[in-house]
Amino acid sequence: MTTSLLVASRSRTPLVVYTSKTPANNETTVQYLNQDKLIEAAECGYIEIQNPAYAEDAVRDAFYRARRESRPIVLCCPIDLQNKECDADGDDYQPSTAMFSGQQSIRPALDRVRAAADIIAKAKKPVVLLGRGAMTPEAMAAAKQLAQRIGGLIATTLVAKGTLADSEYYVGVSGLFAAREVLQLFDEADCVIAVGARVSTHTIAGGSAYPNASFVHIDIEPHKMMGNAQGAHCYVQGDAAASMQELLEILGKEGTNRGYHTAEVRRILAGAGRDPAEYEIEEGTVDPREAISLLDEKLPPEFNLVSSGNAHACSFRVMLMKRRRGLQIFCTAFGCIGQALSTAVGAAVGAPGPMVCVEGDGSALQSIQELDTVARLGLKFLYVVVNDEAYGAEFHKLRAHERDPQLSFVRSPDFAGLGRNFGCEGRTARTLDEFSSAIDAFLKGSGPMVIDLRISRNVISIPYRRLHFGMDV
Ligand SMILES: Cc1ncc(C[n+]2csc(CCOP(=O)(O)OP(=O)(O)O)c2C)c(N)n1
Repeated sequence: MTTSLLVASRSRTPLVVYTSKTPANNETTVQYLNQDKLIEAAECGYIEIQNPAYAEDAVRDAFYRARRESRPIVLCCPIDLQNKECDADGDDYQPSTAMFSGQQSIRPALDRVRAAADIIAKAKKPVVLLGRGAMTPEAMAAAKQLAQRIGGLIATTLVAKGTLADSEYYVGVSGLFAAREVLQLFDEADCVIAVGARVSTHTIAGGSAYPNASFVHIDIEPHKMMGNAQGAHCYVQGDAAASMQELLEILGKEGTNRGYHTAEVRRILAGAGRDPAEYEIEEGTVDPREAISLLDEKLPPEFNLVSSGNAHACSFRVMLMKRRRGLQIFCTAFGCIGQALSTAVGAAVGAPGPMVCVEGDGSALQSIQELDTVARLGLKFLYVVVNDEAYGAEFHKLRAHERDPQLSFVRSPDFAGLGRNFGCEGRTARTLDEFSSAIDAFLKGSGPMVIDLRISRNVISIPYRRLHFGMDV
C-alpha cells in the first residue's frame, strides 16, 4: 500500500485516499501508527479532520488539492471523530470542480520561444521528443505539425510510448529501448526538441544518445536539469501545446529542410528493431519475442494496455508492441514491480473499452488478489502473466555477474488455475498456437481471462544485453 502511494505520487496521479486512525492520545493501542510520517515519506498530502464542523470542507479540500497538486491526498477521519455529530448533511456540498476548473495553459515568454526557434531553424536533423506532458490532443496536433514542418523524427519517453505512433517518422521510445537503427539516426541529430518530458538519464541512454544535438527543452515547470546533469541549450517554460504553437508561428508554414523526412529514413525505420539473435527455447516454453509480437498483432488498436515497465520481460513489450493503443500505461514510477494489475483495474473502470494487462510472474504474485475485483466487476480484461518462473531481471543480472542464477528462481503457481478460482477464465500457453487460441477466445468472449504464458528464460532482451552484458546490439 505504501509502495502504491509513492508510485501514485511519483506518477503525479490525482487521487483521494480515505483512511482513519486510532484514537488520540493512545499510542499503546495495537494498531497505532505514526501515519502522517509514513504518508509524508510517500510524498503524498495529508488532511486530518479534527473537528466535525470541518468534515465537509475537508472532503472538498482533499479533492481540490489532489487536482491542483496532481498527487494523492490522504484524507483521515480519526476513529474517535467518527462517532461525533456533523452539522452538514451534504445537501449544500459544492464539489471542488465548481471552484477550480483546472489550470490555465501558460504561454511561454516570447524571447525564449524566439531563441528556441533560432536553434530549430538552423537544425538539419531535428528530433521531436514527447513526454507525458505532451499527450493532450492539442499538444499532439501541434507536435505533429512541428515535426512535419521541420522534418523531425518523433520519439517519446517510456511513459508517453505510442504518442503519434501512426506517424511514418515515429521511432518509438528514446534511449535504452530504442532499436539500434534508431540510435544510429539519433547520432546524426543536431537538435532535440523535448516537450513535456523530464529528459531523464534513461531517455538519453545515460547521456550517450544525441551526441551532437542542441537541446530545446519545453516544460510547464520551472527550469529542470536533464538526465546528463546539464541544462538544455534553451529552456522554455510553458504549456506544451501553447509553446509549440508559438514556435510554429515564428518558424512559419514553409521550410526548405526535409530533415529526416526522406525515403531512405522510411526504409531504415521499416526494417528497424529486428533481433536476429538465436537462443535455445526450452520444451514447453515460447520465445518471448515471438509471443509479444503475436499479442501486438492480434489485439485491436483501440484496446487499452497497462504493462509493468521495470522488469526483464517488459523490455520485450516496450520494443515489440508497436501498434497504436487506446489508453497505454507503463508502470515505471519508483522503479518498482507489482503495480500493473491494480493500475489496470482502476484504468479499466475509468477508461472505456477492453483492458489488457501484461506483467511478469514475480510481479503478478504481489497483487494477484486484484483479480477478485476484475471478476466481480465482470470486466473484459485480459491478464497475461509472462512467466519465466523467475525474477527474470535478477536471473539475467546474476548471470551477467557470474553469480548463481538459481537464486532468482521462483516456483510458479498455476496462474490459470488461480484465475479460474477468482472467477476468470484461465488458460496456460506453452506454445504459440496455445497462446494464439487463448487470445482468440478472449477476443470472442465478454469477461475476464488470465493467460499463464510460459516463456523461455534463455532469451535476453536487447536492453539487458546492452546494459548488463555490454553488448553492442
Ligand atoms: C517492489 C519491488 N520489489 C523488488 C524489486 C526488484 N526487482 C526488479 S525487477 C524484479 C524481477 C521481477 O520479476 P518478474 O515480475 O517475474 O519479471 P521478469 O523480470 O521475470 O520479466 C525484481 C524482484 C523492485 N524493483 N520492486
